[in-house]
Amino acid sequence: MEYKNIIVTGGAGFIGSNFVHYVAKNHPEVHITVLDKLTYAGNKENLAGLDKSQVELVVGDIADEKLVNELVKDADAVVHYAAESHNDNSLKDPSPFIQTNIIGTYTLIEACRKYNVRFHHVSTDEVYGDLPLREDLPGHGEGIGEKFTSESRYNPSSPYSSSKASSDLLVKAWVRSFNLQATISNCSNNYGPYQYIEKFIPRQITNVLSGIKPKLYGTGKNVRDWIHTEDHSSAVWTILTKGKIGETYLIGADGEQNNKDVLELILELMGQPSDAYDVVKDRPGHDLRYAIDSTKLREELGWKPQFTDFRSGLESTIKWYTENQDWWKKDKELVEETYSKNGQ
Ligand code: NAD
Ligand code: TDX
Repeated sequence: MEYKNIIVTGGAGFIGSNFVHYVAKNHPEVHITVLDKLTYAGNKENLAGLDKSQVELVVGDIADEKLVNELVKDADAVVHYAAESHNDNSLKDPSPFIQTNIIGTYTLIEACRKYNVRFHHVSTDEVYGDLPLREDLPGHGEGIGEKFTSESRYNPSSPYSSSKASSDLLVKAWVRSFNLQATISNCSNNYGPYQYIEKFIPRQITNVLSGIKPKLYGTGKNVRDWIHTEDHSSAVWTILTKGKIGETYLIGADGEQNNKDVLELILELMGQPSDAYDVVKDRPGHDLRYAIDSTKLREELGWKPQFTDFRSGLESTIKWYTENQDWWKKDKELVEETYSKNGQ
C-alpha cells in the first residue's frame, strides 16, 4: 500500500523525528505533517534541514479533538509516536502519561475511525513487563520462551508502560469493534541522534562531555535490547506499507546488553577509565530484562536491521552529541538537578 500524505504525531521528538528524516530521505514523494505539542522532549531543531514543502510542523496536542479531526480528514495514514516516554518521570507524576498516552491515542483512533484513515500505533516492549535475567535461569536462558513475542502476556510495571499498554488495548479493541485499519508495533530500547538527554545513553555521554560522572542505577545488571533508531524507522515503514491490518509486530535487533556493560563501553569509547562512574539509587520497580523475538516481522514482512554493530552505532552517537552541544547544553543543568534531587 502507498501513502502520499501522512501525519506523524510526536515527529519532533527522538524516534518520531528520526522517522521523519528517514521517510523524507527514502520516500520523497510522501508529504509529512508532523503534529507535535513541543513538550520538553520535542524540539523544532530535530526537523532542521528538511524541505518545508515536504515536511510541515503543526504545533498542537493529540488530545485536541477539533485539530485532530481537521488534520486526519485530509490524510492517508497516521503514524503515532507522540507520548510521554520517560519511566522516571511517570513515577513522579503519572498524570501527563494518562492524558497523552491514553486520551491522546483515543482521540486519534476516533478520528481515524470517523474518516477511515490507516493508523499505525508505535508502542514499546515494556507493555509485556520484564523477563528474568539470563544468569538466573537454568542453562542461562538458552532455548525457547525467553523473549517477548506478540503472544506474550501484557504485564506492565510502571505508570509509563501501563499507559502504553492501555493505548495498545484501545487500538486492538477499535480494530475488532470498528474495523479500524490499524497495526501495532512494540519496539525495544532505541538509541541514536536526537534522543533527549534524560535517557540512559545520552545522559551518560553528555555527563562525560560536561565533566560529570555517569550514573548507574543499582547493580547495573538490568538488560535492555538495544536497536538503532534508524532500524526502528525502517521497520515502522515496512509495517505501515506491508503489514496486515489488526496485527502486532515486535521490532528488535538482538541487541541485549546490561547497563553496566553499555556504560563501560561508553567510557572506553570516550577515553575514560572503566570505573569512572557513580552507582546511584535504583529505579523503583526497575524492570530486569527486555528481549524481543522479531521473527514474525522478519519472516512475514522481510524486514532486517542494518545497524547491528552496537559499538560502531554507539561511536557515531557519541560523535553526534559531541558535535551538537548547542542542541543539548541548554537543558543539561536542569535535567541533572532534577535527577540529583531524586538521589539519581
Ligand atoms: P520523546 O519523548 O523523545 O518524544 C515524544 C514526542 O511527543 C515529543 O516531541 C513531544 O513533544 C511529543 N508529545 C508529547 N505529548 C504530546 C501531545 N499531547 N500531543 C502532541 N505531541 C506530544 O519519545 P521517543 O523516545 O521518541 O518515543 C516515541 C514513541 O516511541 C513513544 O510512543 C514511545 O512510547 C515509543 N517507544 C520508545 C522507545 C525508546 O527507546 N525511546 C522504544 C519503544 C517505543
Ligand atoms: O541515569 C540512568 N542510569 C541508569 O542506570 C538512567 C537514565 C537510566 N538507567 C538505566 C535504567 C534502565 O535500566 O538504564 C536503562 C535504560 O533507561 P532509560 O533510558 O530510562 O530507558 P527505559 O526505562 O529502558 O525505557 C526506554 O525504552 C523503552 C524508553 O525510555 C521508553 O520510552 C521505551 O518504551
